[in-house]
Amino acid sequence: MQAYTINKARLWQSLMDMAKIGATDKGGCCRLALTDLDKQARDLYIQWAKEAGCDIKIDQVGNIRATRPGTDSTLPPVGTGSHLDTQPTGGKFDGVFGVLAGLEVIRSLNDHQIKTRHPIEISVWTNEEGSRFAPAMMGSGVVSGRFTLEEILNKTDVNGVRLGDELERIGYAGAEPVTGRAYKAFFETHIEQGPYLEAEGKMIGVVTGGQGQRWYDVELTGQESHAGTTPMHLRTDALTCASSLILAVQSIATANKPGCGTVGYMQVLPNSRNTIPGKITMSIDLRHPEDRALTVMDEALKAKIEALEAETGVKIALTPIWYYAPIPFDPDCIDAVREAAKALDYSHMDIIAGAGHDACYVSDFAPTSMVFTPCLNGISHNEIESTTAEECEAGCAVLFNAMLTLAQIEA
Ligand code: HGY
Ligand code: MN
Ligand code: MN
Ligand code: MN
Repeated sequence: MQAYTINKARLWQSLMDMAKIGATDKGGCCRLALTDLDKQARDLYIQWAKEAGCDIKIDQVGNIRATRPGTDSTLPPVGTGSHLDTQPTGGKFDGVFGVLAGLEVIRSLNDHQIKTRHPIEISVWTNEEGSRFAPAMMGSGVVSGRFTLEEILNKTDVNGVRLGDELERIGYAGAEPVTGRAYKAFFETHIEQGPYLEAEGKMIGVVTGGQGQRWYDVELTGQESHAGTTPMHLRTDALTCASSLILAVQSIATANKPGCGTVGYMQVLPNSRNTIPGKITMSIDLRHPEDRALTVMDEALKAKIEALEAETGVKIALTPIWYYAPIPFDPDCIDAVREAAKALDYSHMDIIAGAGHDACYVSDFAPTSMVFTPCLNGISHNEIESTTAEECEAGCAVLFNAMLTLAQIEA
């Protein structure tokens, strides 16, 4: 297989230029979904994609589709892409590397003057992070039919701001239908966001699938009362109960290796130093590569909540808000990534995605896989998230060649 190169310096420069939008003083990026900064990043990406000769379409949930025509426009595109929105303390690479690696593929096709039979399409998916508007992977989830357009447009953030209104406000409430999308194949390039490639000394992760997730909202209701006059045995303290639940989430995950359990969001009311907390709202995020184990974790969580209610008198309302079972990717797409890594002589290993990715939902309707590259100390969702130009070049070159094997170069 002939291995085509990409332009490392140009890819790295585009990452650094995009990182200026929402740059934080610790070297990260904060571009929460559908904020003005997300808009700025989207606008810059569209400008670059148009300069590279792409046709741009925006769909009803704000997904951006940049398409380089093929010689046979009746054929479904070979696609790639990822997301531009970030966590509040996001890094420079999560999501945006996959979008700009796709742009570099287009730019490199132009450099090599390659014509492909299938169109090449780069997607930017709306609200992959699920931080401002929960759950995650909304743009790809609507297109794959996991969510309805209406339920997603009506989601609100903690301030009651409606997602659909934000789409209108930033000018990304597109006309393109969210249904009927098709790809010959789809690949997402992403930093691993975990420690395994670096620990094994591998440059490329050949992603064979994604682990499953269960997200919950939890509301704990105790009784506010005076911190100085209420004897300890007469308290119904929602926060001490929540702390037992948080430790239970941790022990449920460690009892079901390699499962993960996280409480990342919490509100304490009335949040006053000398009033016993009466109401807690918090999140729970459970993950596991096997669905059976994810069910065991779910059942253990519910049993613990029952026990805590009986023990403390605190009322605990658990609301499941999101679930998807572990997702296997497409064998031919997995092979295309592995063969491209071999042709480019990059060390590689198979790996399961620990994070959720838009590719997981695209695999509902198209043959899909992912290309992972290492990140320093496996740290992500953190402003210090870091990788190198060489690692980005490797991921993008593997993406380029994997896509070409599917897109059929016109002789
Ligand atoms: O939560 C995740 O796995 C992804 O970063 N949205
Ligand atoms: Mn991501
Ligand atoms: Mn992320
Ligand atoms: Mn993603």
